[in-house]
Amino acid sequence: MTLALTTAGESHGPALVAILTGLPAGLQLDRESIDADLARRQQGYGRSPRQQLEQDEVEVLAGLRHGRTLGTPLALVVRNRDHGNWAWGMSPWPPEGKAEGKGTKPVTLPRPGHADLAGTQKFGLDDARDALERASARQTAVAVAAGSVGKGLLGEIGIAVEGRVASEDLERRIDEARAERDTVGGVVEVVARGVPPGLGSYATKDERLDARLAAALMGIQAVKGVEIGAGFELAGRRGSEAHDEILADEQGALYRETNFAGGIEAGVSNGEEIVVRAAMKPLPTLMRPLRSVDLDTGEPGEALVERSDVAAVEALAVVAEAAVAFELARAAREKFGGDALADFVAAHRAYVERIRWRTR
Ligand code: EPS
Repeated sequence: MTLALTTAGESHGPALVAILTGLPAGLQLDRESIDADLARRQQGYGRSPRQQLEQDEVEVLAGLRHGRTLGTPLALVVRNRDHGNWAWGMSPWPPEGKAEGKGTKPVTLPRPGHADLAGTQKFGLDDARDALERASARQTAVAVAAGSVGKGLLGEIGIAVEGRVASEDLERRIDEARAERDTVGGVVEVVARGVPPGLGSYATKDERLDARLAAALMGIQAVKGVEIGAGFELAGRRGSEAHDEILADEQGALYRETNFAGGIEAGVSNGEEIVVRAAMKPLPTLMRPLRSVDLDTGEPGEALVERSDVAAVEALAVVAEAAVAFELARAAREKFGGDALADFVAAHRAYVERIRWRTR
């Protein structure tokens, strides 16, 4: 039983779409709590005026009846309200007569750090907008909706996932950057509580939970670094200060006093909290643009300037939470299976009883 996610959609296209397969039947989905996560993603200090235009809401087009999943593909849609302001054709372009709306002028001055240059080269495009529209972090809206469904499934077996900003002094850095027409990045942390030992596997590299979480986080726009538990700091410590000693309480339940491993040993969850961090680079759209080259003329120039965020670190905390939740839900589906939600929950219960594990 594999949980899988496919998304589609451009930043200013009609809508963002997600299809989730591998959910059990009988999971109650609450649109309001998905919308609450979508709203969390839109908030945060340093976001662009785009977020005042959009009020993201999820629509469920398939896989749900009377509020419960059917065990069939679940189709989610988040519409782009800003779409109406943009020149956008699904038929040959330009249409007869004058094309109206934003985005009619081709983007030929690629922004360092964005998909503009790589996208035009890779896909043979004349207009970098054909690349950047998909590469934009706008796509994370529907990924958050999918992550919210993942959190719902995890909640059924007592797992809670929470993201937060770990960088200090972010607001001051954002204010300073905005004044200098610059951008900033930062660090976010996601903690998953209630994860039983045994999710993921050391059997193959693709099954390792740490590798999977790192890939899920690296798959988010602007993420340049990931660490698990004490991460990079462990490289400088002695073994005696780097591993979490195994202890037993009076009832014989095993526990650790420390969690340098971030809840994962040998690619397998160990029953402690899972702690992961992601580092976000500063966003590449600068109001004081960096040097670039016009791909049409070969002449030096300044990179594209358009509406953007000064920072999206608070948004990343929500997006990273969703990515971790979805990956943990996938790992939980692999371990506990079940076509019906009740089977999934029962398999989890039987397993934690067998290993006599309990949340602390
Ligand atoms: C985003 C919407 C976009 C950007 C941002 C993410 O809106 P617009 O480009 O219309 O202002 O603000 O995109 C990027 C950071 C990016 O990498 O392109 C959103 O809804 O998250």
